[in-house]
Amino acid sequence: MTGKLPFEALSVETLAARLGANAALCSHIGNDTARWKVREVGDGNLNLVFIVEGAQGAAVVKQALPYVRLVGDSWPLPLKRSFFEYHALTRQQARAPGSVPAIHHFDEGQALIIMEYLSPHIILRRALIEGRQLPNIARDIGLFMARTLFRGSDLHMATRDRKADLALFADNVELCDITENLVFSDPYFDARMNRHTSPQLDSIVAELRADRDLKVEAQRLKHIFAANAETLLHGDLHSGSIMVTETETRMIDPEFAFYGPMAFDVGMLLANFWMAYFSQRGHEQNGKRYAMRAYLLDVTVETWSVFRSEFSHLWRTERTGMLYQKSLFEDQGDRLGAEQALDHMLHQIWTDMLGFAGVEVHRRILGLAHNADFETIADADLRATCEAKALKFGRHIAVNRRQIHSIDEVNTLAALIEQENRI
Ligand code: SR1
Ligand code: MG
Repeated sequence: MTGKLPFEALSVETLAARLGANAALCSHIGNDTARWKVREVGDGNLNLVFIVEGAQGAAVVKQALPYVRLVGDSWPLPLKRSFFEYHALTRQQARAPGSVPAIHHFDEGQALIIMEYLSPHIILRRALIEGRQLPNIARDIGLFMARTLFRGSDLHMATRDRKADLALFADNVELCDITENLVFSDPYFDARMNRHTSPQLDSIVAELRADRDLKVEAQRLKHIFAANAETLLHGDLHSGSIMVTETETRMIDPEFAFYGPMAFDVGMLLANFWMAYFSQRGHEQNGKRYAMRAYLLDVTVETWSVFRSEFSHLWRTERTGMLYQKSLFEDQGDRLGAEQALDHMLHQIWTDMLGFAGVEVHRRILGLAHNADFETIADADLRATCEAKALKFGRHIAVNRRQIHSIDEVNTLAALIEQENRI
């Protein structure tokens, strides 16, 4: 296939004929296309994903569609998101080696990326719903976030390179637009594609939409998201964008990548751990999930702690960009000045992270794109109970974020809300 052909969506039936001459794919799985087995496994909101198995191995073929898969062709979406995903993956691989799938081939015209097939990995969200405790996720994700967020910023990069990259990713307008609307605005009014567990949550939803402090806070966060082009974000770092085994963790799907605030990825991610926490009560058919709940709160503590400590390490050892230059601090013997600036920066990330986490919780319960943690709870009353608790938690951390000083404080709040009988 060449990039000059008009775009055409692949299918299980056509994939072997269309990619049978692709040297990169053949070198990984073998060139006897008669032996290729193709499965379409995409369960995300946007794209086609195929697993192709050949005589010598397997690979993943991911192709963007010119519309939002979740909604259909009434919502067009540009193919160029595949270009941003490819470029984000190459940067993440350079900044946090081993944290993303290896890329075998990229075809811009066909909006497709051929990449490493991760096996026996499964999606982290699924593992958490099943009640599996994975020992390394907090460390791996904390390191990934610190390394990609620090090394993609003016704390580390040559500012000419960063500005060129910022210009490149600035064109990811349509995917930013999805986040700007779906995360920061739609949950707080009666937007067309919103849905929630009804009628159970109706009165809570009405209260949240009438909550002036919450709406103002959500818009302040949207402003930070849109205006603070601090670093190259993953842009959609939730537990559905992470693949795991007992020992390995890989981040996937950075098609929402753009230059935004460091706290966004951290907040999205932690929100998904807190939602996993609140959803556990809905998954107790085969026994109580006390240990799983404790595990999930421990994961938030460890993720934040690893992120903080790796970010601090990089601050001390790789601060080569134009911000907080060593010439102003360490080179003048003022190590404490650099530590003071670091402390200030971590405090800002912490405060904004809580806000982003709060609105992410809300949008997964009130907006268009829900998550399986809650959606797989079949009993609507039980689901609504879990969701109501998460909504209350999300509101508290978003609105009161400046008054919350530690992750233990957040988790104490989560545990108190989780134990309430009524909302
Ligand atoms: C219309 S896309 C909805 C959501 O799916 C993606 O995974 C992002 O989270 C986006 O907000
Ligand atoms: Mg995705």
